[in-house]
Amino acid sequence: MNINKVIKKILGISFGLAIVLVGGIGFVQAEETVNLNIRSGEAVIFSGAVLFPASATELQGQTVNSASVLAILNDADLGDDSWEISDLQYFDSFGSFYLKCIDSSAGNDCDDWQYTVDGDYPGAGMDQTILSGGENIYAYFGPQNRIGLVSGETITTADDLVVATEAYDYENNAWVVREGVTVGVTQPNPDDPFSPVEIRTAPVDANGRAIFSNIPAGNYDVGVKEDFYFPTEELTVTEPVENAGSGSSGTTSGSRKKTTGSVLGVSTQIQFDLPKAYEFIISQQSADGSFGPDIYTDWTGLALASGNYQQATINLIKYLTTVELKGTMLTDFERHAMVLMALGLNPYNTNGVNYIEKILAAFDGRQFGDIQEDNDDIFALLVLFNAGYGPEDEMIKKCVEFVLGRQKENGSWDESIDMTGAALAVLVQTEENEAVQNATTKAKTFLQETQSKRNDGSWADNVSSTAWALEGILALGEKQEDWERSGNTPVDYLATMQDADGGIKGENINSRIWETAYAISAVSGKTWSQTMQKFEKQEIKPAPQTKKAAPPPEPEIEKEIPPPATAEVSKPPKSWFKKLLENIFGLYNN
Ligand SMILES: [Ca+2]
Ligand SMILES: [Ca+2]
Repeated sequence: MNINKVIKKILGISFGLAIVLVGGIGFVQAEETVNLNIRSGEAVIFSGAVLFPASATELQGQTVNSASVLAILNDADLGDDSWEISDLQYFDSFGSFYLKCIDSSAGNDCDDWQYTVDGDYPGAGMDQTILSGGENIYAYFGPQNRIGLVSGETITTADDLVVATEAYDYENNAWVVREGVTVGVTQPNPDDPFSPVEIRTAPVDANGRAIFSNIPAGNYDVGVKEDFYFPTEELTVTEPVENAGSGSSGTTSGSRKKTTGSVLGVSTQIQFDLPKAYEFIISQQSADGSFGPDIYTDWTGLALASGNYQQATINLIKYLTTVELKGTMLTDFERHAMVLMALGLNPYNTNGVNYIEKILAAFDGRQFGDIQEDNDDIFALLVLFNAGYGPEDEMIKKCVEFVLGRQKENGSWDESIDMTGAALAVLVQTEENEAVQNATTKAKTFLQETQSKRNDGSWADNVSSTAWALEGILALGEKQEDWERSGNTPVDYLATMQDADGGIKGENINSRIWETAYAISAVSGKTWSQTMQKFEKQEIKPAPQTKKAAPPPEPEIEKEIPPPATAEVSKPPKSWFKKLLENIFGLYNN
């Protein structure tokens, strides 16, 4: 036993004595306690009565209600040296605490703490949930529910899909059958990334299972409707593979493995492995939630937001809502606003910074930023179109005119494939007039003419250019398959550039992260604008700003959903993202 453990043990004993003493007095004066249990897997970290209300009311300079769950938890921590709240974070912008980590004999468990009060999951953060005494509080580490694809993550159209739903029994550390929910097989909804399109739904049976037949070939996300499809499991459905070889057997069990390389002399296409690419970027996430310097973090965050990865997303949100952007250039603000909006964070106020105001301040009456450059205009438009501005706004009209005027005779912007792809992403959102249509046609022709003569599907034999060209193609509403050359699509090219670890091949790790992020955004099938959420226009007031005075951001996430007719009867469904924020920050508590 090392010396630290010995000291901890001794301290533990003395603290133990102290709490017995305090507890004893407490019982005489006021008999109110709450029961607290804390569990991480098999380990019961704490189990016992805690005096109510707690004594601690001040944490990290913030006043915490001493009758709140957080105050009780903190008091229990102070009185027991065998475990501690090792990371508790206050989010200025949310006005709430987030219990990130508890360190105990079970290890340092972070980012997945749940809690219940008398068996119910409160819809608010621990510091916002107020007790009256006598309650049973349970805090545990790990997910509340889970689903499993019993039939495997890849099936053929001839196979049944079997999905099992389970709930965590935190009192017994066991997974139990979850009843009364509906399983959905979904695909992303380009108009609203938080309400996926339901391809099939089925209620679970008494064994918590839902069974589906005849699912068309394609890629899907499978989740529970009542959980707003978060989290989900990825499902691939393929056509059954004919046994082309000996022909001896008529039984096909269907190939569950993706065919790569050469099978039976027939060359098959290597496919871009999107889940593996996400896995790669997530593996590169720093402990602070970032992906390195701002420019890498922003682009990688945009790619991450096109997927459905809770833990990595929470870590990144935490980073973006606590660490200030270092860049001071217009393009820094634009790029940063894009990642914030993709994650549902308000570009008008995150960390007390109004990025839209900073972008608008760079407008000179005709264009944004540098008069010699159009990339800062193209990205300004991309951001503003998702921030409540439309083609009818005078400033937008002027800027579109400027961007149109910058198109080269050959249809490109800046003789650049990349920038032409980005410009297309903007043009499709502007007013449909003759000038815009002509510019769009010319830009498309430029992309057609510059696609590599090697017929590998690429542009410039280069991942970034191919990915940005794809952004333009997606914006045009075309499929990457429409851009096949000698059997190779742009995504086929990206697949050849993918390494075994899921990332784009290369020597320099930052370039690999960056290029993988570009590739993910393009292969996800969602344009940048579709990945970014829409925010309502806010008045820019020239009022003096101090960081402290900044009000918590309006939750802008679900503007499309109308308010319920009556407060009591039917609440609008919550997106997974809203639910996530609610769970960790206690937001939307009304
Ligand atoms: Ca402790
Ligand atoms: Ca400019």
